Amino acid sequence: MAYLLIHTGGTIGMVQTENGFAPQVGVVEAEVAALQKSGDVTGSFDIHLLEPLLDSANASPRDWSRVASVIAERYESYDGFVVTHGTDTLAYTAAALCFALEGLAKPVIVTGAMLPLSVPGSDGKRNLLDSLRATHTAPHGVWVQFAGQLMHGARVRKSHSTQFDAFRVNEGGAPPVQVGPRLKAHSYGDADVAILAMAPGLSTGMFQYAAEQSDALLLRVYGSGTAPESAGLVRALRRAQDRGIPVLAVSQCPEGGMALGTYAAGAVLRDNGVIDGRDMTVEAAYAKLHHALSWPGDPIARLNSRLCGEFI
Ligand code: ASN
Repeated sequence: MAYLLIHTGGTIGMVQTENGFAPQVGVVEAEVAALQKSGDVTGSFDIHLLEPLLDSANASPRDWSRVASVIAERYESYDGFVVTHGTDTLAYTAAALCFALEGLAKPVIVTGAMLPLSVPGSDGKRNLLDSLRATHTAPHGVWVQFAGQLMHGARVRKSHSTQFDAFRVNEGGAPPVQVGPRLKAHSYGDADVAILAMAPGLSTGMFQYAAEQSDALLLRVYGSGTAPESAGLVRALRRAQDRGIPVLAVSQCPEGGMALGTYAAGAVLRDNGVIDGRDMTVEAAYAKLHHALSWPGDPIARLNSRLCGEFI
C-alpha cells in the first residue's frame, strides 16, 4: 500500500532560528524515514513538499486549494494521504478540504504538533506516527489526528494555545466526507469574507463597511442566536441583502450551537436574511462561505445544505 504525505509547514517541521521557530525542509522527511526504517509503520510513504513551507498563520484559501489539488492530481496513485500543517489554522484547512474534496473515498489525515520534532519531548513524533497509521485504519473522509484523538475534519477547533491536547471536536455529525461518484476537487477563489463578532454597545460602523465592501459576512452572535437590535446592525444587514451577499451566523459559544428563533432578540437576524449556522465551528463556517462563493451554483442553497457533516 502506498501513501502520500503532503507537508505544508507548521511547528512540527520547524527549527529554532534567531527570530523564533521557523519551518525547515528535511525535519518531517527525516522523521518519516526513521519511522519507516524502524518498522513502526507499514506501507510506503512518499513526501510532497508544498513550498514555501508556511507558519500556518500565513495560510490562505489559495493554500487550501493547493493541498486539495495535490490530492486530486495524485489520487489514483495512493491509498491515503497525510497533511502536516501548523496548528494555528489547521482546523480551517481541515474543514476547507472537507468542502473541496467531493467524492473523496480515501482517508485524508491532517496533523501537526505543538512542539517541533527538532525539540526534545516533542508531541510531533506521536502525532505523525498515529497519522501514518490512521491512513490504514480511518474511514474515508477528512480527519484531524492530534494527541491520540481522531477527529471530524469539519467539526474541530483549536482550543488551547500551549498544551499538547490542543484540539476539541463537536461530537456527532455525519462523516467528514462529501458524497459523489468520483473525486472532484473544488478550488477556492479570492473572496473577501468578513468575520464580525457581537459585543455589548459595539459600534456598528464596521458592520456597515463590511456590508458594503465584502463578498460575505460571518456573524459571531450570542448564545443560541441573539444579537443587539441596533439600527446600525439592521442597516448593515439590509445593505448586505440588497447587494445579495450571504450572511451566515454562528454562536460565540464553542459548544451547543445556535437555533434562530429561540429568542425574540434573534428576530433581527432572522428577519434580515441571516442564515442559521447551527452548531458549525467558526472555522468550518468561514471555509464554507469561501466554498459557497466559489461554487458555480446558488451560494445560499449551498450554505443551507449539510455537505460533509459540518453541522448536525
Ligand atoms: N504557529 C504555528 C503554526 O500554525 C503553530 C503550530 O503549528 N503549533 O504554523
